[in-house]
Amino acid sequence: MKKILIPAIAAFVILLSSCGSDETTLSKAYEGHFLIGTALNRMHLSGTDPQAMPFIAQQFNSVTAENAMKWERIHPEPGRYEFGLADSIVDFAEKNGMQVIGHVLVWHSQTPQWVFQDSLGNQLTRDALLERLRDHIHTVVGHYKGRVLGWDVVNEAVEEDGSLRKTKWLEIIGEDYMEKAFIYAHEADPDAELYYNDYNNEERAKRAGVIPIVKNLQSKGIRIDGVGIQGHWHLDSPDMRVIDESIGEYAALGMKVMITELEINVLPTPAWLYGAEISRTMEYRDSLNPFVAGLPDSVQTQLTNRYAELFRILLKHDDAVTRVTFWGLHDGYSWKNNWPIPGRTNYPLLFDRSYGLKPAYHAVIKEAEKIK
Ligand code: 9MR
Repeated sequence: MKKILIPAIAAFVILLSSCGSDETTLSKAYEGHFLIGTALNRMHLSGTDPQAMPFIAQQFNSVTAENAMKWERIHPEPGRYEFGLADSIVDFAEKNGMQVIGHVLVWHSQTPQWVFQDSLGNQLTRDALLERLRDHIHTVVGHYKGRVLGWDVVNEAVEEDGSLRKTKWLEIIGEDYMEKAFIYAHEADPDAELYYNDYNNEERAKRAGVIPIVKNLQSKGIRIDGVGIQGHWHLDSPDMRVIDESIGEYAALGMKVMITELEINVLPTPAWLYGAEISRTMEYRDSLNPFVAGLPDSVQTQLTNRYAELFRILLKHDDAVTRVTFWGLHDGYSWKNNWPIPGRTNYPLLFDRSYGLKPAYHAVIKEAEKIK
């Protein structure tokens, strides 16, 4: 009894101290507008940071597996599926009344090479790869049938100029690989929502490549529910008017719109590294890591204002926007500490490294309260 009670009391005390006297939370403040999510990873689930899970359950009402459902993790070898970590995420979400987002079924990245090859290392034929894709989607989506609100079916299939990304999927199967993926996902869980997800797809040129994908699926009667705009953003980019316009344009197609991987980078970063093209990186230099000792007030204010402005726009579109997911729990967990330049100290989220509520957090809450 004592064994259970002591950790339970400790977690409760930690929870109380972490949220101070503020009673509201992100998910409560945005109830009736859209879901608020975070990315969950192995570190949170491992228990080494005992604050993580209770804090997530308190602040958020949806979770996305940051890596656990990606092909290389969930299906690392032919015929071998590893559901353990992803199962714990789904169990945790259900116990806490949270929605689960499945991320991701078809992507060029984090997909092992064997997926595209036969046992002798020769490139698969179109039919063989389609069969493999169908098996993967049926197995993974089928495993979570009825437990996942929606799937990122295809991720990052469009280049900056709007053309289709030259992936193995495109090369071997051809343009209809996306149609097939959406069809297979729908077969495996007819009630799940299905999304196309990308970064920089708020920008006009890339949007011009995503819109035909949506229209093509619609014209063929293939289910697609929404477009995810990842939202790997910066203090100076994108222009808020572009975000505003893109949400309107996707919504006009009947799409639900989600900001699926939101953070705002505050560190000096060359514009050619904006977005999330993870094959591009740059070497570390101290001059590119100026805030190791803390975020200066002036930058904190810029971050706060930008988050406030963004949520004003999202609230304006709350008939179309169904979810906003932050890509990381607090600043210490963000992938932006290590990409595109490794080993930096970034401050892109609403909670600091000690779970403190940043001014941007209060500003985001305030935007929702203004229209109550
Ligand atoms: O945050 C994820 C990071 O832990 C992984 O190392 C990385 C590897 O590809 O993927 C990150 O998440 C990506 C997401 O799945 C898709 N959009 C871009 C995200 C940042 O790279």
